[in-house]
Amino acid sequence: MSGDCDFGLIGLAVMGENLALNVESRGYKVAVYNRTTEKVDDLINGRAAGKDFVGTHSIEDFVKAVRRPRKLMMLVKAGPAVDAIIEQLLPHCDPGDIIIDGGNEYYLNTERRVKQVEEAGMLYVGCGVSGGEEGALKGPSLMPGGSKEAWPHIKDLLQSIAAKVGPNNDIPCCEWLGNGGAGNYVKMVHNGIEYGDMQLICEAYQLLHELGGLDNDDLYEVFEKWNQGDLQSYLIEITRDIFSVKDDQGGDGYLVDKILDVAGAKGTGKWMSQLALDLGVPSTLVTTAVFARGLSAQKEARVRASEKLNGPASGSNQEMTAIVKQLIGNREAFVEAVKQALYASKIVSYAQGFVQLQAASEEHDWGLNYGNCALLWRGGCIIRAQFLDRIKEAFDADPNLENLLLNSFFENAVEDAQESWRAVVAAASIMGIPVPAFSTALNYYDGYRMARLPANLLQAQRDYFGAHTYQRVDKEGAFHSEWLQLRKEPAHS
Ligand code: NBP
Repeated sequence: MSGDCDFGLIGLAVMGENLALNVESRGYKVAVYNRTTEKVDDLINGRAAGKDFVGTHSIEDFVKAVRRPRKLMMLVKAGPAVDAIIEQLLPHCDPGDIIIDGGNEYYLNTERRVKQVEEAGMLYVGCGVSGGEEGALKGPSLMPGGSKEAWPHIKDLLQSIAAKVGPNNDIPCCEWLGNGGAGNYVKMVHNGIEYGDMQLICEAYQLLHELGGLDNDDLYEVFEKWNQGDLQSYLIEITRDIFSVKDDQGGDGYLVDKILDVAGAKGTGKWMSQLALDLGVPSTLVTTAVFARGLSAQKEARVRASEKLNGPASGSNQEMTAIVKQLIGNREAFVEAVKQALYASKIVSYAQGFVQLQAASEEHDWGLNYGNCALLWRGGCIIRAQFLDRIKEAFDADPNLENLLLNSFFENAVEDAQESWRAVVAAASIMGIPVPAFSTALNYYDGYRMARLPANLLQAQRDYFGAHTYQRVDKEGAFHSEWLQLRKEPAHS
């Protein structure tokens, strides 16, 4: 038996409730269920009053309320809760029904569940959802992957609720990504890039404030201006706004200055770093950003260290001080230099994210379309930015583009920015201001563009102590040398 709802949603916390309202607003009838059933009643009698909703108090009634083939979406805490709900859903489902998980799930869990649910005769989709509360309600970025057969059944509905971009505002930020856990993987890389973007913005903030002497009013103006150009993005926009907010809890001054400098994290950045290590791809921006949050969390240790450890002595080196003076001598020029450093670092960060996606897609045979990934992130999500149009164009022009840095637009952008980028990183280093993301981005750029790195010496070391062998530049094969016998006898041994 099935009811007349077009869609079912389980999990009425922030994301689920808003997404259910979004679906209903597009003309679909929606069944809802939540483990704590008071939340169902609260929604039905509150924000959903008078709307086309059916509230249910059991999984069985929930499934029955939806028309076949059912489209049943979960928006609950990732992990065991999702497994528990699948176990409860399956006995009531019919062949061909579609279970969609919209949570921030680890992609291997989705790969496992696709198999489990398909074996039971149903279809399973792991669909990354980005955009927070507002996105869920008005138009999120959606990143679906899993049982391909499900896509024709859910495409219209998911594309109707997704954010729209393009000149006519009619291109949905929702496209099928691939089988298995492809959707969750793309969402995870989105989140990892978000970590990098946020860290880069924070480093620009510290430089402008501590080295450039800009106050919150000045910073507001700078971010407002940056948001009109190449850096235009949601994160730059909200950062601008933050600099305008006064303390709302009775204190004087700006709220941002009252916030403890300890960063939280929910783990998707860590997953991306761990998986980058597994794949052997250098996604250094996200990893640096995760570690930067870790260091921020060691607040008490940092306070103790700040009382003992010295930074550079001021005026100790005339030449070095001159570099800094030259950079910060003109405020406008300094702000522009920091902007260039931020822009170039951001390009490197996205380049790394796409390299990781390429490696994962190859490993799992997902056949990801990278232009589509850029398009899905163009609207609705946290990293939405104008600059993603350029990334889409780059992959549309060359779907096998090895690295974004090799696309002429990005190559030229980094070329134009690099003088300022290097000066900013150098000045920060001289002045003892940490810029881990700016500098790791620059180091990646310099490492990536080197035809020869010092890994020849590293291979020699490995062969010396562990007979790990090495390859030669002039002959094929694996070689080992008896370094101890061949070496020059040290004079003092
Ligand atoms: P939460 O991640 O806070 O999860 C709360 C929901 O999970 C409630 O509906 C809760 O039911 C349900 N739940 C839990 Br906890 N354990 C359960 C179980 N064993 N069985 C059934 N239901 C269970 O909600 P959220 O912040 O709305 O996020 C939902 C998903 O979307 C998460 O995966 C999250 O990572 C992802 N996401 C969140 C955001 C965001 O901005 N918040 C953005 C993008 C993606 P109860 O009411 O009975 O406790």
